[in-house]
Amino acid sequence: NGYRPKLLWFTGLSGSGKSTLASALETYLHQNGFQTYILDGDNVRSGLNKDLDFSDDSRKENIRRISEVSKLFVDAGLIVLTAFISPFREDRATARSLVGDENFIEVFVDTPLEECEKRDVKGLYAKARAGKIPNFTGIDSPFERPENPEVHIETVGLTVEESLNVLLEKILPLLK
Ligand code: GGZ
Repeated sequence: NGYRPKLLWFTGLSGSGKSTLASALETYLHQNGFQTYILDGDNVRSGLNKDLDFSDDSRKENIRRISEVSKLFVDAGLIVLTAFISPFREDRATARSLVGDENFIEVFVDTPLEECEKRDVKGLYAKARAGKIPNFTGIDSPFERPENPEVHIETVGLTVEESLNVLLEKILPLLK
């Protein structure tokens, strides 16, 4: 499978489905002969970035480190998938320029706030509304929507499997 290494950068609100979709996509790619690595909150915020909180400055530093680590894995020849809110346009642009425009695929998991809040899988939105989590993205901390993502996926009304199929249709041609 003569693919080129790439950085697949998922961005979207908490609960939008980024991690779920990135992980499902990774499984598919791995089974189809791609060497992959996934970075998400579970393996980064709990380790490398455990000194960071959710202030604007910490989020920027979070994304900066993730971008640099991603670049190393891309240099090593992998298809790297990242799943972080990455709310600031400027920081996503920095990630893009680090690996090069031709190696960067921005995947906007576009699930509206109302839907994320309705799903509220982890109960975080309810807590944020109650004032128990300050600086919560979409509530009292900004999310800057991507203007020109390579892949734009709207998940409302779709199952995970359906969303994955939409994603595959859009992304596989970009990996050739
Ligand atoms: C947003 C928060 C916050 C605040 C904790 N704002 O749904 P989750 O739980 O599993 O994913 C969210 C995750 C966001 O971390 P990221 O590293 O992706 O954020 S960023 O890119 O902005 O640095 C959520 C949880 O952490 N979480 N507090 N205040 N999400």
